[in-house]
Amino acid sequence: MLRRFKQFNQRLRRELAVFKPEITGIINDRKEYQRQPQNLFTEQGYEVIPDFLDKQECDRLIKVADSYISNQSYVITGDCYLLCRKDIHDVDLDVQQIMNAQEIDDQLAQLFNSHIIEDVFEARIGERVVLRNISIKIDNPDTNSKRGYHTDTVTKTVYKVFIYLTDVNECGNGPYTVIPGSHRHTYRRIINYFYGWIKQVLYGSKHSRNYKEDIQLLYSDRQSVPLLAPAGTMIISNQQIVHKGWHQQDKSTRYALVCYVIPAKDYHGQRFSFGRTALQKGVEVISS
Ligand SMILES: O=C(O)CCC(=O)C(=O)O
Repeated sequence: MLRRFKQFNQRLRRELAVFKPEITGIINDRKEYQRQPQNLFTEQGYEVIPDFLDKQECDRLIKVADSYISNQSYVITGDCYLLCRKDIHDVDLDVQQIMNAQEIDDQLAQLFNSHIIEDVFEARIGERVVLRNISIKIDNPDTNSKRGYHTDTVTKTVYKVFIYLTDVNECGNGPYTVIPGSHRHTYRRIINYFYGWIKQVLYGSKHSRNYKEDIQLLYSDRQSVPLLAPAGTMIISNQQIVHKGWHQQDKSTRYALVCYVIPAKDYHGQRFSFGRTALQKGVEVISS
């Protein structure tokens, strides 16, 4: 009982310390979007670019992914690791992701070093960005544990690229789903932040996601666009847009490349480490 009270007290103090900077950050992000060049991407928060990869390359990458799949997170080699989301939190339990896949595949290494992805963003947002990681994400069918609407960070914009490796023709294939323009909805974002902040203080734990990134109020599937497209399609996305992977993925496994991109001004050489805690907790390490 005393331990739980102490933990609550620690969380309360931590969250009180970040409350004001995070609200200010949400407001400043919105101001920054007003200064960006106005185009489809900056207005909608996402854009669909057809035919980025051909079918043969998509099928090849699926085979690469299959050769490393396991139901436990492990280090594949160097900075490349398989992350099973069930090892880090309580949502997306059937998602596996090979992080830093550019370290195990020459074609992905070429793409990583080519600056092609950075150019796509820089042409639209008018500032320099850094590509941090190319991952291969495998979303197995799941109708129970998909994460609901969220943003990737409370504040500070990050970007992602999704390149479907399998056809995503219907909702049952698990499309990336967005609420267009929602990266600019400051008031709705702040209301959701308050709600998430309270949940974070009451229930936050090392294993829970950050509840302050959840978007549970004022949005619904009626406003959403599930992005249906054939294999090889690239989707670029501002991760402050309200988004999720479609929750009723009941038809097939979806394979996709997911690339993590950050504005150069916010990049200070930090190593890409999402989910690495799963590896440090004694989940078997195959090689390093
Ligand atoms: O893969 C998807 O469709 C959703 C991904 C997502 O929610 C995220 O990357 O934050």
